[in-house]
Formats: sequence, structure tokens, C-alpha cells
Amino acid sequence: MAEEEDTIPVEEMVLSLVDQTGSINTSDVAKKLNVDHQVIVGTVKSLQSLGSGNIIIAKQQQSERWELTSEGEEVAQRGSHEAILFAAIHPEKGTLQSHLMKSSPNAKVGFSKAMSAGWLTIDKKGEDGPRVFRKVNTIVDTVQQQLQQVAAGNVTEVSDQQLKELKKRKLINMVVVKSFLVTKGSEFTTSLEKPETDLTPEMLASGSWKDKKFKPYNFDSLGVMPPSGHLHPLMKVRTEYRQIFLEMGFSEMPTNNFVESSFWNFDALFQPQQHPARDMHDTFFVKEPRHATDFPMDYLERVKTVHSEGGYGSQGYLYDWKLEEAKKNILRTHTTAVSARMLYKLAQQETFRPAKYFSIDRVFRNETLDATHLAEFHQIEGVVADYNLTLGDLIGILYEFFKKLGIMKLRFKPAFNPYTEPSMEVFSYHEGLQKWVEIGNSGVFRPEMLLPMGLPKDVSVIAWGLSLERPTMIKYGIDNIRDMVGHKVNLQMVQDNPLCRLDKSPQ
Ligand code: FB9
Repeated sequence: MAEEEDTIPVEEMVLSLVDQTGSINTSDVAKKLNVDHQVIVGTVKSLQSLGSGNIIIAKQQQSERWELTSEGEEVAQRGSHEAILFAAIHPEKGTLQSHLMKSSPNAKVGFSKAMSAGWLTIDKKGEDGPRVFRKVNTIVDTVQQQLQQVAAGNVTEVSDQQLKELKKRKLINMVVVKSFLVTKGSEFTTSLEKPETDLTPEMLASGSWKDKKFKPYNFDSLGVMPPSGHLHPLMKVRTEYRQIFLEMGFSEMPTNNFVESSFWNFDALFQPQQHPARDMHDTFFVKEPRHATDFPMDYLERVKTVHSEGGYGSQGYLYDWKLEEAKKNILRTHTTAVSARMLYKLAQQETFRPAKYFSIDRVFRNETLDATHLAEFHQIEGVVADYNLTLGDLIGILYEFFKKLGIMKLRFKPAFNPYTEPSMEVFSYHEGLQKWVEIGNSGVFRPEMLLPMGLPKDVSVIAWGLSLERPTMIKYGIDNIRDMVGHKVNLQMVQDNPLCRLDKSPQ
């Protein structure tokens, strides 16, 4: 492998040149060694990182030099356009101008330059058209010679006027060359001892580590970004809310069914079948399967009764409740449908035990779309079932919940929900906007909802809800919801957005 043995590492060549001359320019060395300039620059950077970084000193320089364009390279190799055209003319008979113009790709430029150089004469009286003759026997292709001088770096052999003419013909360009002047550092050496980067078992066993130099740790270097996926901002904020509920002792409800029966989504919540929220313009109905079939029939009968005749001290809605309506499958319009299922299940236990549930998942509403509303959103919902809970308990837990989000100032406004009485809209003071903004809704589930399930009369259930999108858009400064969710989302936003830390109040 003679060739390999003769190959001296570029680092050693550079050090040797610096040693011999005291200083080198990376651009000159690249030409001398016939390697790309960037190879020499990379070598200099590598040498600068060795030891304590004082082997060499590299100072950036900037110079200008003439460089051949691709057309200039072509002319330097094959001759100028005018020389090529002159060679295409028959020495005695001349050549028809029409043929000459097809003799080479740049014949037109060549003809013009050859005429200007006095190399040609033209006979326009010929029967078969203008004929071009050589005016001289031989020519000197000075353009090619000048370009070859420039390519070789002998620019001083070419006059300024000639350089100006070559530039005008776009055969050369002036380029800025950034290079480095390399001189000896305080720890200059030509004998490279690459520092070890790993302490190996062999070194420890043989003791050879004692004679080795090890590369110092660079504690400032950043870790390599692992090629990995990136969580969507919504999912980051969901995790923060989930953590808050878990800290407060809540258990997560199973929300993995987007399709729900109207029974659990509306009827079980004592929402009458003629309520406007139950028609097509607010709710998405499922075509296939169109109907749900599996209901706890004894419970369903109690729901039917409380709607149509009343009961438990309520007069009901006194309408003809229809099973057909309750069977219709929809995309759930709120996660309160899941809360209803969980409370019914809780009521089936032999002995009632207080419970705290939460859910954070997608709900669907056939709503008018705008910059902050899509036909779906993630609902966050908290539910507490215990003996004799009051509105005061609800207000207290809302303060506790929102305090964990750094929100202390709350106001409550009476509101209406079909399934809660009393109900309250929750407001907090937005320092940035200098105004009170709605941050959720809440209430105490009605007896007409709870008692048909079989929950004890002295058990009450308080609940509240908000969306995941609103706080996420505020947290990440997103104005249009389509910049956060949907097919137009810029995935780079998902990759770039920082981790989410919701402002948590001290415990
Ligand atoms: O999320 C809402 N606003 C909000 C929430 C948080 C926030 O920042 C964080 C605190 C730091 C900023 C704003 N809202 C509820 C209020 C409005 O945005 C409202 O215009 C939009 N609402 C959605 C439904 O609109 C069709 C938000 C969504 C909502 C509303 C009500 C409930 C859930 C979500 C509920 C409920 C409920 C009530 C009683 C019992 C059980 C559940």
C-alpha cells in the first residue's frame, strides 16, 4: 500500500509548512496541495482544538481574486469563440456566412469578435449568399492565453484593460476569498499527539493510561438533539391539567368512545328530547350504526318516567319521551356523558363511597366555525360526588383548582345548564387584557339526573368544565386555532414550541 504510506496527514503537512515558513495562508496551501480550501480550513480548526488551543494561531483574512466563470473555463480549455470560428473557415474557398453561423454554439459572438480583431473579410456579392474569407493566415488566441494566466494565478501577466474586457465578456469574475493566516502558537509543535477521548479497559489493565494525554471535557458543549417525535402543545397542556387533577386526588374517567348514545349524552342528564342542543345544527348524528341498543333497561325506564311524568319531587317535562330518540347515536357533545356513565356505575355499588373523577378529551359540536372555534374541542371536566355537597363546596374546589394554575381572583355568574342547578359561569381577571374573562362553567347536578341512577338522596355531585384549547392558545400565544390544530398546522411549530409549565401556586 505504497500510496497510503506516502500520504502524510494534512495536519502534519500544515504544521510542517508553518514550521518552515513561520506563517501560511490557507488559500495558498490549498492551491499548493491541490486540495479544497475547506479541507485546509477544517484542518486548522481541528489543530486549534488540540491541547489547550495554543498550538497555532489562525487569523481570518479577506482577499479578492479573479476566478474563471464556467464559460471562461470552457474558453481556456478549447479556445475563444473567435478562434474556433476562424478555424471553421476554409483557408482558400472561404465559407458561406449562413453555414459559418451554425458551425459552433457561440459562432455569432465569435464572428463579431473575429471581425473586430481584423481576422476576416466578407464577400457579399456571391451568388449563393455572403461568403466569409480569412484576412490573415494565422491568428494568436490572446483571450485563451489570458484566461489560462488568470487560472494559473498569474494575474500580473494580464493588463487591467484585458481583465476589464474578460469581465465584460463574463469570462471571469472577482470573488472574495476568506482565508486564515496561520502562525505558531505558544505551544507550537510539529509532532501531533492526538489526545485520547476514551479511557478504555485495556488502558486501565496495562497502565498505559499513565502516558496518555486525554482531551479535556468540554462542559459547554450541547447534547446532540435525539431524533425523536414531538408532543403537540395541546398534549403538553393536557398533561399539566392531568397532573393537577391527580394531585387533588381525582381519578381519570375512561373517555375512549367518541360515539355516544343520545341517552347517555342527553336523557341521562335530564336534558329534554326537544331541547335545541339535540338537533342537527348543534349535534353530529351517526349514520352507521344509527342506533345504540344496549341500555340498563330498568334505569332507562326511570329516566323515561322522570322526563315524561316527573318524580323525586320534580314535575318533569311532561312530554311523550321516545326510546327511538334516546337510541340515536351521536358524536358526544360533552364529556359529561362519560360523567353520567361513571356516576351510574358508582350508584350500582352496594354501599356508596364518595368519588372524585376527571376527564380531558375531545367533544364535537356542529357549531359555526371561527378563529377560536372548530367543530370539536377538548373538554376538561371535574366531578365530585359526596354527602351533602353545596355550592360553597363547588366554589371552594374551583378556587383550589384554579389556584394551581396561578389564578387567584375568581368571580361567579349565575348561569343555566339543563343538567345542573344552580349553575355558574367562572370568570378570572386577565391582567394582560385588564378585564374579566370567562374561564369555565360549573354547577350542581340536578336530583332528576342523580336519583334515577340510584344514588342515595343525601349524595350530591358538583362539577365544572373548561376547554383545553383556550388555555393552550393563551399559553403559546396562538391567535388562530387553525395555527394549532388541523391540516394547516405548521409542524415546525409542534417541534419548536417549548415544554409547558403552567404557573403553579406554592403549596
Ligand atoms: O375554557 C374556557 N375558557 C378558558 C379556560 C381557561 C383559560 O385559561 C386558563 C386558566 C389558565 C382561559 C379561558 N371556556 C369554556 C370559556 C369560554 O372560552 C367559552 O367561550 C368556550 N367554552 C367552551 C364551550 O363552548 C361551546 C369553554 C368550553 C366549555 C364550556 C363549558 C364547559 C366545558 C367547556 C362545561 C361544563 C360543565 C358544567 C357543569 C357540569 C359539568 C360540566
